[in-house]
Amino acid sequence: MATKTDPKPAGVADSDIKQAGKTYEGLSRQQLTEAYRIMYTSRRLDDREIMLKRQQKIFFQISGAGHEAIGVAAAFALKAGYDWFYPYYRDRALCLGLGVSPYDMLLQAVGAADDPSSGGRQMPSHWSFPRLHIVTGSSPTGTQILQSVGCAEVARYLTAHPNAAKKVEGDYRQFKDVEFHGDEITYVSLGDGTTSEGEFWEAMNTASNLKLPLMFVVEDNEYAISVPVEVQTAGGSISRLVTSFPDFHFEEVDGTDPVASYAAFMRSVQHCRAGRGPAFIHAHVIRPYSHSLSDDERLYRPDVERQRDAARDPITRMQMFLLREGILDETGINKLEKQVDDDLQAAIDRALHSAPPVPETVTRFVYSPDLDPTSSAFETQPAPAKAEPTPTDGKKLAAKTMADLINATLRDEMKRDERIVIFGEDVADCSREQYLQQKMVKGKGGVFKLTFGLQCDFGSDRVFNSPLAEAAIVGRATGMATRGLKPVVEIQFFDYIWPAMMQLRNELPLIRWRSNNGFSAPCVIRVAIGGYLTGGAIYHSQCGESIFTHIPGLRVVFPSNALDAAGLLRTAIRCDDPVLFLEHKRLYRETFGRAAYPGPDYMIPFGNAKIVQPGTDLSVITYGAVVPRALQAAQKLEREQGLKIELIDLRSLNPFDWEAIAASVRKTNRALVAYEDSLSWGYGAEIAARISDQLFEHLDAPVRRVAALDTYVAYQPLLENAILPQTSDLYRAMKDLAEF
Ligand SMILES: Cc1ncc(C[n+]2csc(CCOP(=O)(O)OP(=O)(O)O)c2C)c(N)n1
Ligand SMILES: [Mg+2]
Repeated sequence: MATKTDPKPAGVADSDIKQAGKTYEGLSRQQLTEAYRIMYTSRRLDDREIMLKRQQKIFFQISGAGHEAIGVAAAFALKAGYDWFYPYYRDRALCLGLGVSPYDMLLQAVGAADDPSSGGRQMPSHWSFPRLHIVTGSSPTGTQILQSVGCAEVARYLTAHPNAAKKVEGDYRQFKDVEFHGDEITYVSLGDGTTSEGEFWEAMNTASNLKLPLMFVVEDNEYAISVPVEVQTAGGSISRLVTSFPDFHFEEVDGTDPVASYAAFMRSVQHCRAGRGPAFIHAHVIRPYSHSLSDDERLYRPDVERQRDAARDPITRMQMFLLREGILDETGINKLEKQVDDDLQAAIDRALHSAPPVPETVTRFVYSPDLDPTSSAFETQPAPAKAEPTPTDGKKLAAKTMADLINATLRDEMKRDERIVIFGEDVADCSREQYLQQKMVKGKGGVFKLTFGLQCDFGSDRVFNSPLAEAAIVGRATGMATRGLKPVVEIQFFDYIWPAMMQLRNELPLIRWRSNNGFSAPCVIRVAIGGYLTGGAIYHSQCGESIFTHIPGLRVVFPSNALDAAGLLRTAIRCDDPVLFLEHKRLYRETFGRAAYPGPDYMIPFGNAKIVQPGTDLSVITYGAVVPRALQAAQKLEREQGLKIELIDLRSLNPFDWEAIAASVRKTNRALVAYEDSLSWGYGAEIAARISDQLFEHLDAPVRRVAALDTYVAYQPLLENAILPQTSDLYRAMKDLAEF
């Protein structure tokens, strides 16, 4: 980007730049010429892309037209590769100003293998440039805002925990560089329409509350496609609505004026760098080219309105400004524009000859290429601490619940890895720390107490309560993980994971793939899941794991017992992929599956099923809270009929252990898939389809499923029993199938 000492722009002779000493809000005349060069390049690149799209040489176009001045002002005020950027699709001028070349942008447009943003995976104007700290963005409007909050939190955390930034061998840290300075700012931009998203308000709330060095830039072109601002925003002005958020620095500016915009940015930068809180820049811009090439704004905007906008066009305004101030004369402007046009033509010719990506590469970077959580690197033996004496045998290891072992695992991992932070609803012991310090309270540590004591042990900046906002929990975690921390966050009940669905479906698991391995966001989302609670009812009993196993890029694990929970959680934390860690509430404190703590290094690889009991007559494939129920049914069948049922606990659902299933079905020739979620379209459908596809010749019976009814879990226990799969249902299905 341009600085005060920038050389003169290409194509501009010294004689073209007059009165070199004078400045405008601190911008030199040379910088203003450079600003115009960037703005003009941005507009011409849009024009050229539009032509290329009409010639069907590129496949999509969305322009930054009308937003050039605010973009260039931001680029001049902030530092590429030092500050962090979450721009949206209209920020072409910002990206050019930060150092992205037009050629790189054209590689996006043609979908080239060498497209540095995504290798042809994302649409153009979905910026991603790791070297410049421009973080991969997506198409859903507003998802970037919560991630930018997480990103802004990292500098503060690392200032307090500088050792956390160190590179460590042997886990995800080996592959995750962490950079920080302490006073870096995070920039996030969005359109006026996007301020209607809840995620925007969640982000404003937390940025204000934590006084984060985060700069919100609302580029208000008064339209979201065809919907005008007064429909989006109560009263028609976002500035009016946000001004009561504490600790913000607010600016409302004509975003078509680069000098005024730069001044607004510089005041905001000062506020943010000094750690006084976030900034909010409301920039009034125009949108001269319709929303995109698929939109014709003449259908909803009359000429008179469009002409009014045209009179404010930042490109012509800037031209006039340069002429008026005598910074460039007409010859100088023509020379500069011709140089830009020539350079663009050369870049277009090159880009059109670039090689497309190879189809065989499409599955690369769905997961980490560096660390495979199914590998033997994640296989260790339990090493329990010393046994405790008992009255009978003298020595016995205390059997702990799943809740105990998850808590112990989190504690040991936090000790080992200072990059781990834990947050979520109620996970802290007590937000009002003084109550803990004065020993007035014991602390809560989660509604299920899984994080109990961790705030006391590791401090309130490593374990803290979040607002009641699930999208914010996952979005912030994604931003933090992108910059190298390891958030291990909690969603209190699976039933309330849905506000985070946009982040979980369109963001977290895609960061690596869509940026062609430019960025990654390995973190752990712990979720209390499941029913069999007697009174849990509709909204405290849900499963739904198959919705998440359907998402490429997300690892999903679901332990059925304490030892597995400890081993799998540790793998989840140390691995290099995002993991959804499902903890069955009914199993938290069950007698079934208690175990001694297996020590601080115990890990179980993903995709590694456990044979709970071997058998020859039927394979039962299951996981979670159905495991103890299926075991009971199988034991009863053995007692009564001598049937030997092979019971497979998958433990991890994505990846899953196909080898174990195949080996078992080849032996027993019969398969039953059992799961707690409702039957249709569930996890069992995939397993059953695979078995019939790949093991057809080994089957002596149809593949069956036992699952919940296709309804909701009711409150009245009689109804709950009828709805969820019971031991008796499993018993009947096993018997039928074994006798088929
Ligand atoms: C969550 C979501 N909903 C809808 C869309 C479709 N869409 C794309 S851009 C857009 C309008 C955005 O308007 P605004 O935030 O004002 O930004 P502008 O394009 O005007 O700069 C819509 C509705 C989307 N991409 N994401
Ligand atoms: Mg808009």
